[in-house]
Amino acid sequence: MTELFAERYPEQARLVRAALLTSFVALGVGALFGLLQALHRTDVLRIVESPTYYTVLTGHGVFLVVTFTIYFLVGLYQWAVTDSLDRGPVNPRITWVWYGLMTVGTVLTAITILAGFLDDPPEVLGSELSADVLFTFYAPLQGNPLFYVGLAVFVVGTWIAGADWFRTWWAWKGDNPGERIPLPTFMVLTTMIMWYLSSIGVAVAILAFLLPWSLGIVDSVNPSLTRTLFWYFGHAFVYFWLLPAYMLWYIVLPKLSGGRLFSDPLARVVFILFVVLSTPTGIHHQYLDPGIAEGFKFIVMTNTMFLLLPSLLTAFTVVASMEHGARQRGGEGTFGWLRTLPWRDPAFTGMALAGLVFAFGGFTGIVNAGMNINYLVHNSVWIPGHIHTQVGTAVALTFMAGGYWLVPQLTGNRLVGRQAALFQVVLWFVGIVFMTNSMYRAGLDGVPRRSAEPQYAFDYDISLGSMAELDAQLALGGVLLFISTILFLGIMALTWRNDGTEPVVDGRIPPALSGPEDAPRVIDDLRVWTALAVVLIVLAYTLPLVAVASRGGLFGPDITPLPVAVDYWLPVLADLVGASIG
Ligand code: HAS
Ligand code: CU
Repeated sequence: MTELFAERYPEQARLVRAALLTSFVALGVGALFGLLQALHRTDVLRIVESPTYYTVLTGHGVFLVVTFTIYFLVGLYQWAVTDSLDRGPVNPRITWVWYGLMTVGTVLTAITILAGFLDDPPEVLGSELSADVLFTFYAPLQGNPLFYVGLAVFVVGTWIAGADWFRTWWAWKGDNPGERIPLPTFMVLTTMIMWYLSSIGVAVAILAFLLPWSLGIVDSVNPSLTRTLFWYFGHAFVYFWLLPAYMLWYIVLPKLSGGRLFSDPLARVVFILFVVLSTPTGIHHQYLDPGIAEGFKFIVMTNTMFLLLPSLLTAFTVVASMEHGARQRGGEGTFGWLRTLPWRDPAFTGMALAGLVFAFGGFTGIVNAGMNINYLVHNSVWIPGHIHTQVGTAVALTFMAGGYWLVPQLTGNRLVGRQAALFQVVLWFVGIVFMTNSMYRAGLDGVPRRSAEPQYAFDYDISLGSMAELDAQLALGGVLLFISTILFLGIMALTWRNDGTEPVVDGRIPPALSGPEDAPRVIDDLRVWTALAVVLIVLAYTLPLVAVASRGGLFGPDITPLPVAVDYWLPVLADLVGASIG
């Protein structure tokens, strides 16, 4: 039997290819918007007017953290389920239904965002066609109803995708009674349980409040309530980006290192901890929000600190697997084994560098999570620093590296330009170091995030450096990241077209050193972990939600919707800048 996924499962390979292609197109558009922002913010080059900066920023956020990441996720997970269960879906047509729904949702949302570039956007469904609401779309910012409809349809698509994977697993279970769930499928199912539990929050925020409000069916909403519902979902959302990257680190990275996964049971524990703890932590994004008692914030901080555990376990297991691989290849010494790792392989080096950056980004996450230190960094450009090390590198660079490994197996073509690919991942690493170094340092001094106009006098010195130097690093980092993205997309396009040259990739995943039989059976009982997660969510959220809703009313006081982000952010920025300069 051939080992090539595309030959074993041609229909599935087609879907995975379509998902990755959509993901990469979104990456290209999102990266272009990112470049525009970096150059605008630093005043190096201004192509759009400052109010349009928020259209660009919304597109950058949505196309990258929703479209790029989630299309990659569904592609990877479709591959993982099919490959590890060695069977296709029960009804392949359903697969195209959820893919179609996600795509309809994406197109609607993209149209509303891009319409923000028009001088005179048309009226649709009673309001101007635009949605400069940023990727968090908090009230009182208001977008066109189509924006919310698109998001809702997209989320429903992901729900059906999850149901599809569960169905495949049930069919497999019927044929293989008593067998342990293969690890990749276990990762898919646990991620989706987390996603179901958390995305209910954003679905309620959209369908019960924001959409009726933008349609004019209700006059106002309670901004605290919709924010709290958003963040009920929002922290688990960041792990929805992270867990597919973790899958690649656990499944593919040990193999690329020349060895085997150190412990399958530990990997399962990690994914279970994410199911249990991801949602009851969301309020750590609201430490500065009024209307939520400090005691609840403290509980959430405690949960968040426990939530470090799965990532620390991951650091241990993944590095141990890499070391095992290196020693198999003849590596010796306490650190000498690092040299024998396959650094010339772009898939390996991309993932390893992503892990390295993630270690630093994880530490900044710990800073964010401290209730007291959060006051220092909240709403400052430190937060985009954190975002770009985490989703912007740990996840994005892992996905690109994963693409170098997966796409040849999906297309049957050899990877074109291995040297260029190696250069590409290193260039990303260098770019992100410049960019986030600038963001973290400037943020500590109170330079605001989400602002088109954070210009300080050129020779203005903040305590951690001069603005000129920090801006130069930010702009340079942005340019390098953009070049790296274009290079990645070019290599992918050439590989896609390189028909007929057999890939040299070996798609088999070797068994773990400590296999699933070393884990107690209860680990695979997903009902237990789901129930535990529900209990924690009820404990963490019932009282805060009741308090927020009863204080502001379900539909809130009469608030005036704001059409563009700038109206909302300017007063916030004025406060921040005033506080740090004055
Ligand atoms: Fe975060 C804000 C806390 C992880 C994304 N976060 C954000 C926002 C985003 C985001 C997008 O508590 C901004 C939202 C907005 O627009 O307002 N975050 C955390 C904590 C973690 C964390 C405690 N965040 C992530 C991940 C993200 C992400 C992952 C995306 C993928 N974050 C916060 C808080 C805020 C926040 C507050 C609100 C801030 C505010 O005030 O607005 C933890 O999960 C981090 C744990 C990670 C570690 C690192 C372990 C190290 C590993 C490396 C292994 C090494 C390898 C390679 C494999 C402890 C696993 C070795 C290589 C060799 C060569 C040997
Ligand atoms: Cu969070």
